[in-house]
Amino acid sequence: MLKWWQERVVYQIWPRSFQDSNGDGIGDLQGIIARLDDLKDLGVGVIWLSPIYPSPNADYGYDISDYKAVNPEFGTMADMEQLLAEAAKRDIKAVLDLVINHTSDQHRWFQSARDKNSPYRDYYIWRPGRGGRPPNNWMSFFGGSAWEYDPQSGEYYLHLFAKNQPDLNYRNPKVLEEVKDILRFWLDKGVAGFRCDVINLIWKSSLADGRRRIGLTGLEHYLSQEGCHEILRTLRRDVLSHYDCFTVGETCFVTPQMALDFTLPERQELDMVFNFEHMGADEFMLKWFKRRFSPERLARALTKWTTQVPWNAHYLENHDQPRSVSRFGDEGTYWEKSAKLLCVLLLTLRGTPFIYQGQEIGMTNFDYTGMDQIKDIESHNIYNLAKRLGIPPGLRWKMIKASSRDNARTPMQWSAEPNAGFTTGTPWIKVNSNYRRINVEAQRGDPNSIRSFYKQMIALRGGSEILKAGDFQAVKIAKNLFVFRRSRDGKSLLVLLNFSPEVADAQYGGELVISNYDRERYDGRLQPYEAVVLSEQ
Ligand code: ISL
Ligand code: CA
Repeated sequence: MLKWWQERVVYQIWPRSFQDSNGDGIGDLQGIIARLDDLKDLGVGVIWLSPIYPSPNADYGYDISDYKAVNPEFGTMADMEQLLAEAAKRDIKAVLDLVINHTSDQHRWFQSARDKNSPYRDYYIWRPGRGGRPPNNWMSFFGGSAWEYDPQSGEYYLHLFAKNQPDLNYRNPKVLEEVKDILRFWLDKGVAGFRCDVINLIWKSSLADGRRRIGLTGLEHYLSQEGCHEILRTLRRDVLSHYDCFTVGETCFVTPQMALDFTLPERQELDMVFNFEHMGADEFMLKWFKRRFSPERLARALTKWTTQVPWNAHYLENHDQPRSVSRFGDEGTYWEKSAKLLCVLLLTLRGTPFIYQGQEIGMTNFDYTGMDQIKDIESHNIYNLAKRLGIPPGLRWKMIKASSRDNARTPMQWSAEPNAGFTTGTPWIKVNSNYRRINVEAQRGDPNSIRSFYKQMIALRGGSEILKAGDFQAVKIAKNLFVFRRSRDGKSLLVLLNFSPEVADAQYGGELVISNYDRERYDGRLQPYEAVVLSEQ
């Protein structure tokens, strides 16, 4: 028996860029409410909202200053309750982002914690320096040391992300009690689960120096530690198991074995996790170093995870990643075909598919021309770091342009109206100038659009026990060709994907179920960027 979170398709909303309702240039909850019918029409069964809590926006919502309130930029608690009620009316479940590795430095806990004698001091991780240097050599995900000196108390605090995001101290049992309280608060309001931000980093086993490694020195002291597993089991036992909800962990640097340890049902921890391995299909070690996209690498990573982990959270895009059609497909001649091919891939893998806002219309990477248009703290930090390292400006910009998180954060393109129908005011971040061509309105009524294709594929998956519950088996992985089989109860579907602008021979038989080309039957040859699903019985 599948659970509802295995049957449904999840749609991720990054609220700030989704839909503005009051002309202040910032997406908001009323904007989301106004678009629920669109999402229902698409076939979405769950929405995941990136953080909606008050935040000073150092990391746009991932620095939370109050976990039991709504960001006034987005609306009020009444708006949130209305959103949950309106979603429920349409049988759409809503999942929130749970960011508990760190808070904002503006959170009242941290403000108080700066006083050495505060009862909140121990909510965070403080250490004296080593002769004017940080307590250890750990690096932050956003570049530079993971420690910040606080002159007020004369000690350093740990921050694995921005210095405005101090890490919480889970050795203090009070912190976990606070988290339980936050979970109950939202679950009682009808929230159907949580996407747990960097959840496998929350337990620090020691604060010793890390082995030096490119990017993230310190990792071995806090990656997927036993203490983290214990916390997850406690949250499940004391809170989550009392509600009809699910959790998906964002787990950095995980291996399939670690994923199993987090998600095997008998362990009672998380329900599924996101991994990052397939993101390496066009990256070398760090996302800032791009290499030519290899469909074969993509296929191998997806195959490895889908065969080794019984249930995965699958995604090709999110608010941290460049647009999939720009990196794994083609922005030019084969824009439409390749976006549809990626749709087939995502919706035919075994696992829960996560679609990121705009993916369903083939939104592309931003067309910005300089750093002044970029808002993301990570991009600015890395740009400045690259500058200090003497990397020339042209190359620096190229790195940012290819990998910046703002690629996915440009406003949702709803129509050909000014600002893509996102706002009647001035958008907080520049709209992609291709919105007159790429927008929801243009695609909604067009049966051949990318959006209509997503709708079709979501419905196909929803009605197919094979696609939802069937086994997965890779049949062929070649340079530009990925063929896999989904099977159940002696029946099977074959998925054929041609990741190239050339025609490809792929001699397989079966009844045509769907293709992103207009064809009546399959003849053994895949057109450029063609995706075909065949029924083998
Ligand atoms: O985007 C990344 C790398 O450049 C990732 O390493 C990302 O920072 C990592 O996956 C953690 O992401 C999550 O936590 C961050 C937040 O900035 C991201 O938006 C969030 O998805 C800190 O809360
Ligand atoms: Ca607004």
